[in-house]
Amino acid sequence: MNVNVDHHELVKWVQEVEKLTQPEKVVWCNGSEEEYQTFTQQMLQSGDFLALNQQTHPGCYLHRSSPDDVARTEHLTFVCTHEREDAGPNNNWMSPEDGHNKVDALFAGCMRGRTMYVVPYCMGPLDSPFSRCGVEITDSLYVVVNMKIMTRMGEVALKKILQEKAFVRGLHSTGDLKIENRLIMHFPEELMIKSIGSGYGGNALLGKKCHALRIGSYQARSEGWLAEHMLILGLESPEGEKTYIAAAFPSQCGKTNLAMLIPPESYQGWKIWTVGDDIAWIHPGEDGRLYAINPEAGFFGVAPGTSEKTNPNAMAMLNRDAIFTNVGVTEDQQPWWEGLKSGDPVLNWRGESLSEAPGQPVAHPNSRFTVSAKQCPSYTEEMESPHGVPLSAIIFGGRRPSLIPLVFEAKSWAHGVWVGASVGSETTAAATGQVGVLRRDPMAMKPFCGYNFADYWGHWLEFADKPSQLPKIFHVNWFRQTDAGEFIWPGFGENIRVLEWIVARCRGKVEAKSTPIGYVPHIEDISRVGLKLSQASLEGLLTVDRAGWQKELESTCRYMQTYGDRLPSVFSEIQEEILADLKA
Ligand code: GTP
Ligand code: SPV
Ligand code: MN
Repeated sequence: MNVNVDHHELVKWVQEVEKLTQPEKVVWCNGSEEEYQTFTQQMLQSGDFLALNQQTHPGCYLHRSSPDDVARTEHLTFVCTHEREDAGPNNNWMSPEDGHNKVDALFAGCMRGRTMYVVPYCMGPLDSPFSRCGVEITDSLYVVVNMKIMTRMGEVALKKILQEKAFVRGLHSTGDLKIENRLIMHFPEELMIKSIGSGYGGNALLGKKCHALRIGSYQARSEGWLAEHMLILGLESPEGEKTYIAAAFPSQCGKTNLAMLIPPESYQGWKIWTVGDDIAWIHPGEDGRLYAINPEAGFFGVAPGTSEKTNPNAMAMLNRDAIFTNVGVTEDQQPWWEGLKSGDPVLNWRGESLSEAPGQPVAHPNSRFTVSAKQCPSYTEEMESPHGVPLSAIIFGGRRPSLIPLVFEAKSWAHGVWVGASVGSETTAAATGQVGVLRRDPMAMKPFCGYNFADYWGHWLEFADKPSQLPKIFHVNWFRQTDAGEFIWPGFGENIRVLEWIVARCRGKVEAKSTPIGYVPHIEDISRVGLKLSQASLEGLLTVDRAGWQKELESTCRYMQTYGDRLPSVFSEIQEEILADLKA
């Protein structure tokens, strides 16, 4: 590379890592198209990539992970702060000293015979004052090519790093891929990440969850902004009015789908623009509004369930230049997953013929695609806007088969923060462990908040202290089920019916019913035109079950009490008020 970095601390760090890990050679990545092509060719030769059908899917490749390395491993993910309390009950903790010692022992000599890649990257538009850079050192080409799609990577980022001096250091190695030798360590006080033993997305693409959320949230707190697990969308009405919304749902709970929603026929003239599908960095603007940028440049999306019917925008971006991880393939080498609704698979995600593995899923339930955001038909140039887009609404949500209504609105910012903090959701295949178990996942950040949740809620509450035009806060639930286990609400494109109500509330165009848990739509304000859902079913989805909510509140309170003295005092006032209303 032609940049003079000889005496820079980056070079010193790279040399230290080289000494520790002992690679055969070191390659600085420049992020060019040619480099990407060279790396994919190398991966095809090594077997890391399998070519998919280049007629139907030009530039598309399949990567098969090691079978027990297909999801985030939360029990092996640590936040290492000097004070245990700073990491909070929401994180696994080790002291920085223990953390470094444990993980460095695994890194010692781990790159012998391998190439070490130095990957400078920028999270956020290159010219944005809100963007932050990092450097990931890795021995995985799969990581390098994914980082190329997911971030602004290479020379452009290096230039910014040399100007700004500050950057997040991320050291990664696949190690031996054994789960017993896996650790994902964060040192927020040093702006450092060390991850070994996994090649999977959130464990290995360090710009994403490790930097943009865990380290990012820690930095955001001290600098007065928010790093959130949120999609960002722009909803354009037939009159051409644009409203920007950010929404936090836990992993595999519908962010990508909502971010690129295509409205049904009865919503002619409505259009959704995708600004981001997973992470939002949110800053207060001079006008008192909150502005959001998407720090990423691509999508690392869930494959199963993606189809022409559920997410046609995703389908349109996946027929070229995409990486597929752990999906099945058809006889003619096209990617295949459950819910695709076309094609016949012959091999499953492990590469076994289907007869060898009867009754098992073809694609792994957490199989993924990686693709540049620019390939999405609902892509908007606003994704490059250095100042971001102004938010009118923030939505929280989770996967709740019962009780939680389709939508409700918080009564104030503080109540909204409490609603976010009280989110519960059923676990999914995005992380290892049991699927379908209800757990508390405040702001969809349980696995991603880099510091004590109580301090984090306090930080959220502080935004109300400044002169501001804060977004309204809502809660949605697309996942209510019948006793037979079928989803009641049709979801996907039909979710625009709920967004329409949310926008009308933000613009003061519609009344709502006040209930103990918040404002709920009058049934006639959720359009049923063109919808196959009975009035009674919709009523059921909008009803507040007082007895059920009392139990829910008890469970929320028990959870929040585990944060002890650090819990914002306004939370108990809010809880008491809701409880009194529920009992009235
Ligand atoms: P991460 O990338 O893990 O953070 O996930 P995500 O929040 O972006 O979730 P995504 O949009 O990929 O959806 C996850 C799964 O939920 C997919 O299988 C979707 O098909 C399904 N899903 C998304 N939206 C809806 C919905 O409105 N209703 C129903 N029933 N399922 C949905
Ligand atoms: C998630 O699990 O929330 C994801 C995928 O978006 S990962 O990059 O693995 O975190
Ligand atoms: Mn996610």
